[in-house]
Amino acid sequence: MVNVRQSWSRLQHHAQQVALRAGDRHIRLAVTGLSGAGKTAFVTALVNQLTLGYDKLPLFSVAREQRLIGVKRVMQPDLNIASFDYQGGIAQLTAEPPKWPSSTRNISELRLALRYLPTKGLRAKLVDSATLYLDIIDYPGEWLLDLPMLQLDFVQWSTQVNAAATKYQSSDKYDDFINSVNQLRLTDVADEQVLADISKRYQALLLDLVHQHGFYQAQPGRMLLPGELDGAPILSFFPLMTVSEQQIIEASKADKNSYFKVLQHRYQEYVQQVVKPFYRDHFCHFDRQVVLVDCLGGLNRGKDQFMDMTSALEHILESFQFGQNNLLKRLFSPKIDKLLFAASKVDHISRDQQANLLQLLGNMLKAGQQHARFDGCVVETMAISAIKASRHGTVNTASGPCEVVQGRVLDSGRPVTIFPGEVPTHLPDTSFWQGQGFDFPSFAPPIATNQLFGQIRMDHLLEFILGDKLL
Ligand SMILES: Nc1nc2c(ncn2[C@@H]2O[C@H](COP(=O)(O)OP(=O)(O)OP(=O)(O)O)[C@@H](O)[C@H]2O)c(=O)[nH]1
Ligand SMILES: [Mg+2]
Repeated sequence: MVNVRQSWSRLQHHAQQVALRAGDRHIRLAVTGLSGAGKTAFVTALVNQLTLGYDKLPLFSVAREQRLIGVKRVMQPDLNIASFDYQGGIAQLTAEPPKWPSSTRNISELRLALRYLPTKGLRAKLVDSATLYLDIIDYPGEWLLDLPMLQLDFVQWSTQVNAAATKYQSSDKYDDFINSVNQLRLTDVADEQVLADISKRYQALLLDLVHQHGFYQAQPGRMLLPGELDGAPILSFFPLMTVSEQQIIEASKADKNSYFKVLQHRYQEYVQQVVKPFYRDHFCHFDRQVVLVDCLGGLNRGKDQFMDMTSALEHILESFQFGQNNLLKRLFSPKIDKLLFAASKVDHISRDQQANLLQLLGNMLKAGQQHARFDGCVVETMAISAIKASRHGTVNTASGPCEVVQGRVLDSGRPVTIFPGEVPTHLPDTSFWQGQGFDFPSFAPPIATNQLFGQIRMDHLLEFILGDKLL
């Protein structure tokens, strides 16, 4: 009898262990987007809402059903990734006057533990509560723009950059860079100082295109955000724009110490030591991905810049197309099974324009999806605001009621009530841009009355990203 009881309890214990292991105990959620898309604000808000306000997230079923017992920040798993500075972000947002969290330059992460009541499977029968560990990783979307470099050699890459020369020519740094490239005799023995000097000119060109002219794409991506690679020889290379095919043929016969061969080698090393490791060490371990898109900011910058943003999105999409022939799938085995493109900062526009914004994002992505195969990956789009900095209302005008937005001007903090204008559902034609263009507002952060910030559709987003893991 004793033996039967012992074996029964052992069996029960074993079943419990299996149930605990079988359930989803851990998920890695990556958040990306081009510079300024709203990644830091988003992660700060997500942690804020999950830890302090999950009872105010009605579309997040685990919260609505009152099965979420508690959420807290715990120690992050990776010791070699910077910690996401949540406290710093909150301190800025709650300062007087409040400030938006500072711009970030690198990958960072944090871990949350979500304790909840399970409803399904063995887990629900055997345990009173379960914990889902959620790792949130914030990384620059610009890093995904380097993906094509994995399948291009140095000459092919140079040709590709040169094909977009018109964009580069819009910067007055272009001539400076091109003149120095043209003075280089590619077969001569390379001088480190000369390479460093021309690379700096190329970097100045990229920075000018992005920061002064509002473009988004620049390769190599780390040249914009070099971090610990600043000044390292691995970033001391540049594309041979405007160099003729004949010159390349001659240069390829040169000695391994020649400018051409050294540049070629550095390009290969960048691909091997910077691009590949990001995919191998980080990207391949992400389970779910949010890509934030600041469509309104793109429209404000102008037609060429908006088109550049659309093209950047197409390239970002390539990292998630896991069809059989996908380059990444052949090199590594990515496991992202849910991908969300979210138009950010939707609190900048009136309620009646939010559907247009979603349609615009859908149309921006369409071009990139035409030949796409997202095998095993569910793709969704939404329009959200991580931190709501405005209030929506209606004013009566001579032509009837009009939807408006009330917020505070970014620089002065002065309260304003505005009609931010219509959001186009498609890219408008050239004449529209020549005529008026767009001028969507930027708001100062809300004045926090308590530590919890308002949001738009973050509960919907959480349900898509985590709902199935919390059953
Ligand atoms: N009104 C409003 N503004 C937002 C929201 N999210 C971001 N912003 C604005 O967008 C700016 C950039 O947001 P960040 O979160 O720093 O964007 P990021 O993608 O982390 O930018 P980098 O770190 O520079 O790559 C902020 O300083 C705010 O002005 C939002 O939900 N609502
Ligand atoms: Mg940031």
